[in-house]
Parts: sequence; structure tokens; C-alpha cells
Amino acid sequence: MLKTKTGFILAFAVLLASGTALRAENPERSVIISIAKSISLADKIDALDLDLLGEWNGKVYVLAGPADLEKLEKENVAYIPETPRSTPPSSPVLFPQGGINGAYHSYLELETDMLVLQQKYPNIVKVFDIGDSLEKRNIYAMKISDNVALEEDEAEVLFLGCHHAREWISVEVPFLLGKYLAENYATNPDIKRLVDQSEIWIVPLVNPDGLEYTIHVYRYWRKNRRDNGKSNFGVDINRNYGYKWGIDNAGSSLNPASEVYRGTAAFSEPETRAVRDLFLSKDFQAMISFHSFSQVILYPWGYTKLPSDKDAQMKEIAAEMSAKIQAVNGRLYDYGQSGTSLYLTNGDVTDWTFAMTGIPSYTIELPPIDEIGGGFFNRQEDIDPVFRENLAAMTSLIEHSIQNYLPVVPNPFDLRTNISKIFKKD
Ligand code: 0X9
Ligand code: CA
Ligand code: ZN
Repeated sequence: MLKTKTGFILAFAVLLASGTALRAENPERSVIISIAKSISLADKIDALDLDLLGEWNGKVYVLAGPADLEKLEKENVAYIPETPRSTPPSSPVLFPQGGINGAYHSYLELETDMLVLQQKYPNIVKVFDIGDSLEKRNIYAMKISDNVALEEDEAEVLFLGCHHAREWISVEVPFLLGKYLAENYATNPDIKRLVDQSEIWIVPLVNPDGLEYTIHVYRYWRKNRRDNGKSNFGVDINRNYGYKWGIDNAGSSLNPASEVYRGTAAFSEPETRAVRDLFLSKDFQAMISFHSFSQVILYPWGYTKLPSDKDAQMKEIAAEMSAKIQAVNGRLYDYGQSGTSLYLTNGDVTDWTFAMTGIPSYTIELPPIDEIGGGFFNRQEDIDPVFRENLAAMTSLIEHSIQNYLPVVPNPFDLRTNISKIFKKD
């Protein structure tokens, strides 16, 4: 961390000297503002290249530096300072209990907790190292299944967390799924049935370098920590996957300073390569990638406003997950095609998995519960209720995958085939 901290201070000094105001390396001068969602905003959103925190109640929340505010004024876009949270901390947030990241996991805390689960439940939990991050941290996957050491002919489902460093709650939800399944396997027959009939793969922390940076240096960091030169750091891991990467230069940026910088090539980042290689070595039937915040369930395509050929099916499963979520705590998660929301995205993980195999692929943006404290700062007490409601969505997607899974049968006259072949795009 010392190295990055020094880099940070140096970058800051260079910025002051040159008089520019890049928000990413200049947190002290950044503020949170909100802008009313509108069609005219949607038209300008790509060109404005803002650091979008999330959408809530018809407003878009933005982390803005002085140059962004100037741009907005020049473009006649009205904004409101969100006073209770107008000073994003550059230094660690102190939680009343549990140190600087409270009940949230750091990289090492997560590693420990996953290994402890594996040790306690060796028959159903197995931890894999699926690749190194840029700064050489391990990217871990946790497999949950009966006979976990074996690859059985069972439905496989993938859950991802924390593509974006500051979205701490997105680590907790998939990790807690693994913990819950392991701890309830012996006593809850419904859970046992799910675990016995499927292979559940969880990668709770896709972006460990970014997460550590948000804990120790700057709470609002989004990307990984790639040194792009000229004091610009980070590639947006969720713009670096290989389907329609960078298409039309809308929905990702070729500017290394941008918060949605897509990198120099598709899969240029080790973090996206680790997810890619895991995905290609398995036969997943469904996946969810967790983010925060907007309280919404999104499905492909993200790169275009045009619907996919499985739009109806994607929507039906999303509606079911939304209903299951709402039944737990009453919170309503909206759902729809990503590309028809405020902005397009290209190079995101769900477009890629959907393009590869046609499986149900979802982004779930978790809720901004603590509106005053601000979306990314969901209180520690909110982790459990957010997990509980998403547990209902995750188990329903696992159940759906099991129900639709037909084991591969060697008999060539048997018309049954692996479900992923049915879903496969041509
Ligand atoms: O921009 C993203 O990668 C995701 N949102 S976030 O605020 N967590 O960064 C959303 C990806 C889904 N795609 C679209 N909304 N188009
Ligand atoms: Ca198994
Ligand atoms: Zn995100």
C-alpha cells in the first residue's frame, strides 16, 4: 500500500501544479450531486463522462469534481448538491465496531473466512485460486456442492461480486450465500436438495486491488489499479470483457482518466481474464453479477437498446426474482434490459456470458438503504437484510437452473441435450 499511497500523493501534487482537476485523484474537491433523470440527460450522459454512483427515485447520483460542475453548467444541466454527503472521505471510514471496514470484508478477511468455511465443511465447500490480480492478490472462487471435489453432472450457477471496488455490499451478498448454504446444509432439507443437485460457484471479490484501495486510501475508488501512465489509474473491470468491447465508443471510454475506461484491449486485465477462464472451463446455466446501488435487476443487452432474442425469458426470470426479493423485506427491485436504462454499457460481464452461451445473465444493483449516509455506505446492520432478500433471488435462480437442467446423456438417439446447448446463441 505504501507504493500506491506515494503514487497517490505524487499524482495529487502534479495535479495541483498543472491546475487540472481530475476527480479521481482529487477527492478533497469532489462533491456528491444529484441530477433529475430525463431524456435530455440520457442524450448527453456519454459525452459528460461523469462518475455515476447510482440511480434512485428518479435521480442520478454523481461524484463530481470542479471540472465536472463546470461542464454541467456549460451544458445547462441542473444539479443539486447532496449536502449530507457532499464531502466524500478521502481517508478510511471509521466504523463504531470492527475497525476501518467494520463488518465488511477486506481482502484478507475474506480469504480467511472462505478458508475457514472450507475447513469446517470440507465435503461441500472448496476454495479455488482462479488467478492473480494486477497487484498479485489471489482471486478466489468458492465452490459449493455435494461431493465438492468431484465434477458431477449437475446444474452449475455462477455468482460474482465487486467488479467495482467501492461497492462493498456486493462482496457480502455472494459470500454470505456460500456461508448460508454450508451452514444450513445439514439441517435444512430444501438447502440440502439445492446443494446436492447443483454446483454453485461464487467469486465474491473480482477486484481485490480496488477494494483494498477503497479501504486504505480512497473510499470512492471504482476501477482496478492499472497504471495507465500520466497519473491515470484504473481500468473499469466491467467494461473490459470481450463482447462488443468498445463498440461505437458509447458505453465505455478510451480515455484512461475516465471512470469507465475500457482498457487497451478486451481482456487486457488479469481480473477479467480470471473470470473468463473460470467461465470457459465450466458449463454454467445461469449467473448473477452483483453491484450497487440502484435496486434494480438488469439483463442483456447492455451495449444496445435492441432486445435480445431471449428478452421475454430474461424478463420472466427477473420478474420472479423481483417478487421473491420483495416478499422478504418489502423492497421493490425494478427490472428491465440494461441498455434501455439511462446509459449503454459495453464490455460488461453479463453481455459477454450471455453472448457466449445464452444463459440467463443478470446484474443486480443492490439498494441504497442508508440514503443519508449514502448508497455505498450501507450500514453494517443493512448487510443481513440485503443478503436475506437476495438469498431468495439466488436460490430461485439455482432452482430454475436445476429444473431446466437435463444431464448429458451419451445415447445419440436421445433427444435430450445439455441445457446450455439449448440456450446457446448461434
Ligand atoms: O455501469 C455498470 O457497470 C453497472 N452500474 S454501476 O453503477 N454499479 O457501475 C451497471 C451495468 C449494467 N448496464 C447498464 N445499466 N447499461
Ligand atoms: Ca455435486
Ligand atoms: Zn458497479
